[in-house]
Amino acid sequence: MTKVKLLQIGDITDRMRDALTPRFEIDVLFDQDDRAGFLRDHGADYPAILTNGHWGVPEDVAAATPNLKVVSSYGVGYDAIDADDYAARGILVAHTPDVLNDEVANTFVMLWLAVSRELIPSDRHARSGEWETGGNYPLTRSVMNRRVGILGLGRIGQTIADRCAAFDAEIHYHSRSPKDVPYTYHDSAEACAAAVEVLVAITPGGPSTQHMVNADVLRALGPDGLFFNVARGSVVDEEALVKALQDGTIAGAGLDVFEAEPKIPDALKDMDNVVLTPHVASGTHETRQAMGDLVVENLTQWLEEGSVRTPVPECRDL
Ligand code: A2R
Repeated sequence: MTKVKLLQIGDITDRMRDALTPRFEIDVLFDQDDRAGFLRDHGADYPAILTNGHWGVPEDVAAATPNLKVVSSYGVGYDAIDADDYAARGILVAHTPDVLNDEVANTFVMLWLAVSRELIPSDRHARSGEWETGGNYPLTRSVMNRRVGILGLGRIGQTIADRCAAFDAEIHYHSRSPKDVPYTYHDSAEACAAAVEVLVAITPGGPSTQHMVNADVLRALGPDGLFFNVARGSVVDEEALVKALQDGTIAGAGLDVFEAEPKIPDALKDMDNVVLTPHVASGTHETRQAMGDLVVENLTQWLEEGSVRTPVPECRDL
């Protein structure tokens, strides 16, 4: 059987490679010493691309692959892929929704508890011996009975709301349109921030949510407010966030994503009221395996049936 040529952008797991190699001939973009020459000479050979939410399909790759039929991306966010253009050209784009809802919601809970209960400084107090010499660690803030605002009440946002029930939270949210849910809707991020003590961003990235959380939103959240980002770095004006944390406009933050990741502003690294994680919200063995399996399933289904199991919304009618 002739194998189908697949262009791989970014890393994949051994399990994914093992599942794909019987049917696909995989070439790795980042293994090519002369990327421009490789794309010029071979770009037209690829009907299929496997990528991830971080790399998406870069412009030089998109321009060099005129015979593309399918893009299968590892991750739910696809702001680095021009899905509108691909949909208009009949090219299928698939992503990995739902299988990471629990893990991303759990990461928010982890960050929330860590910031509110001062896990990192408290751990430092315990392991440095300061407990013996300096006495007990100061009291911290409870996560119970808080007003929590969710920016983006989609699959993950709803899972976050479900988690918050365990902490007896009152849920507020902002999304493009109100949902049929027993929570309070706000028609702007600023109005949502003004109503809550804890604000979490879980919208997609891209132009429509660029800097949705800005200086005004942070001011509305207020001096006791905590902000969390498990969405995309682009959703937040990072400069405004640093300033708000420095001057006490808000009380603290938990951040898994950053505007220029993997670069993180030094100012954030110096703050005790901030907990930072390196974009690991979905990063468990179990969830990454489920995501990888879905990426493979989308490619295999495309090969066998010409369709994908989990197309992005723009490609659902193809
Ligand atoms: O379209 P709506 O009304 O359902 O709202 C969606 C909301 N959203 C926005 N809200 C306000 N302004 C916008 N410009 C805007 N664009 C989208 O974000 C919806 O409530 C939510 C997205 O939900 P899902 O499409 O179900 O995405 P999921 O699986 O929850 O993942 C969210 C994001 C990914 O795109 C990655 O960037 C990240 O989480 O991992």
